[in-house]
Amino acid sequence: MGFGENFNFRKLKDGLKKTKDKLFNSISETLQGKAILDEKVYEELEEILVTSDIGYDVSMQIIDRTREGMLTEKDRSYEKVIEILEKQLSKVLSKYEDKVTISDKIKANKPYVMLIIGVNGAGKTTTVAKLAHNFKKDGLKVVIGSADTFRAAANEQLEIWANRVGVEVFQKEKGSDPSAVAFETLEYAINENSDVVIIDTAGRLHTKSNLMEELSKIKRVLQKVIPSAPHDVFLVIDGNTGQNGLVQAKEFSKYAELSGLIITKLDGTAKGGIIFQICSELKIPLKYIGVGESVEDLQSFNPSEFAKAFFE
Ligand SMILES: Nc1nc2c(ncn2[C@@H]2O[C@H](COP(=O)(O)OP(=O)(O)O)[C@@H](O)[C@H]2O)c(=O)[nH]1
Ligand SMILES: [Mg+2]
Repeated sequence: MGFGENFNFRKLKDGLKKTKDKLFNSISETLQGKAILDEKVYEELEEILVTSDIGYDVSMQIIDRTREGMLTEKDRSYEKVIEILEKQLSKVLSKYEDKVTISDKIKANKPYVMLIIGVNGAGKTTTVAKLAHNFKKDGLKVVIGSADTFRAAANEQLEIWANRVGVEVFQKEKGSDPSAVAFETLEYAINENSDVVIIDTAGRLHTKSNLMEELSKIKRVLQKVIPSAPHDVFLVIDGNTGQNGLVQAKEFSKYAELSGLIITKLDGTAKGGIIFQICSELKIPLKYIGVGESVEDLQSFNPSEFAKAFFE
């Protein structure tokens, strides 16, 4: 595995249990009782996908292709339908896979700089800690910049996480200019010969133009220190929010040049199907998913393994 990658199939399966129970159990119930695969079965399957937050268009597409795939199959078994369905689901998820990995960028840039943004409570700070953990595990020197200067508790929360993970955190007093924190974090990281810088930011709504302007300023200031920075800008989305998460991603991408998405809290929701819509509708690759609260629980997103986790 490359730098910063983390994957554990059993944990993925456990983490997706709620969505899986909803989706897969309904699918097997529908298929198992049927002697013949007629149009009615496909309609039922389509309805299951739609009601699992996969969305109408994507569900139609998946079922159409599954139906087509079955036309040329001699094997009319339940297992075969599942196999083709899984393949189609995985295809939707890999539509916008990244060619340049985080690992490639780390090899090309020292320090490699990552900016983490999103609405309040999406899971940004927790995700920053988990990312730091993944990088540290690979022997990289990590510095976290605490650019959420808005809340008093933000520094404290990040410090607790950083101590737990065993990485350094650069911070200034509450109320400081977030851009100043970003700037000084980079200078600090260069002096310390760090490999990776992760900048945490305050939660913001895309409707607040001053906050969105602040993001651009952070970016400009980072570029004063390292012209190619930030090397990645990741939007964190709470998987529980379903359709709203999709709307958030669309809105944020209007203001910020997003290079990737991170979807958190999939372990706590049956709405994980939203991932299929997000991957299908946005031209932004999904990089990581959060499947639990511990530092180990941020996984690299792998389309085929993700689809497989639903059917095993
Ligand atoms: N179960 C679960 N909880 C998560 C996950 N990611 C974040 N959280 C929780 O979400 C809450 C908000 O997280 P936080 O990082 O403070 O969000 P922020 O406001 O975006 O920085 C915290 O209670 C986290 O423990 C996840 O993948 N799974
Ligand atoms: Mg936070």
